[in-house]
Amino acid sequence: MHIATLMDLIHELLKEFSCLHFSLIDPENQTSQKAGEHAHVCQQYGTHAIMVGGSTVSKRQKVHDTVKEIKKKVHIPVILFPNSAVAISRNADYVFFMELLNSLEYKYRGGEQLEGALLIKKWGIIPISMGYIVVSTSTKPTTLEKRGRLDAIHQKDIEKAVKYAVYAEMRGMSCVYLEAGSNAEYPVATNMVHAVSTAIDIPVIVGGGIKTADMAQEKIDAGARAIVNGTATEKNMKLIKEIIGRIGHASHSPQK
Ligand code: 1GP
Repeated sequence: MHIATLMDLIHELLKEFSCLHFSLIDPENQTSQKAGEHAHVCQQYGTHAIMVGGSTVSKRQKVHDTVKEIKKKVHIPVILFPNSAVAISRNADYVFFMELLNSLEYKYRGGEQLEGALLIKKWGIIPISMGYIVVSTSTKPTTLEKRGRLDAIHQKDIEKAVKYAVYAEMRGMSCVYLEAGSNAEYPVATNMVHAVSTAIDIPVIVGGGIKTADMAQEKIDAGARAIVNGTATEKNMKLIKEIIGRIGHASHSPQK
């Protein structure tokens, strides 16, 4: 499999593994060198792709440099996870062409995507269209909740989450990301993950606040096809090893 040329990376990976792990690196949180080292370690543990992005990224050069260093250190796909068009780097393989579905701001629903489209085309980065759904799980709002001007989805608002996910599928998006926000107090509730995964046929990615291997396992058992870790990728090597190991094990077990 030549990783930089797949038109539908997530689906191709899911043909090989029943569940995936993505390691998220925020260019604002460390030097490019350090980012490369983290990515390398995560690759050794068995993560399937490196995501690069964060809600406070504001300089393209920083993203370019970070992706460049990561690409020197890993052979797995590097996927941009941009907060705006500024976070698109020519050095990446893929970009989550994402729409924050439950935002009331045009900027996050289409404006930034419009700004980024020509760059993505020009630089030959492969887009992966994604419906991004932010769930409010914590008592203290995450950075993303503060910035996104959200049509709030709380843990109990299962039908609302399902509605947004079905909308994403109907719009032809290739995956849905249920996001609790970086370092959220709690991850997206397992019954919500289950309801959304059951309602749609496209893969569900879950991230934000996944702090133990058991939590990751719970979301996979509920139907998530990919787990994202950011904070642990950058700050807790022991934990990331455990989580990736667990997903690696689950991905080789027979499908439930
Ligand atoms: C944030 O879902 C990601 O966009 C990762 O969250 O930092 O809590 O792992 P964590």
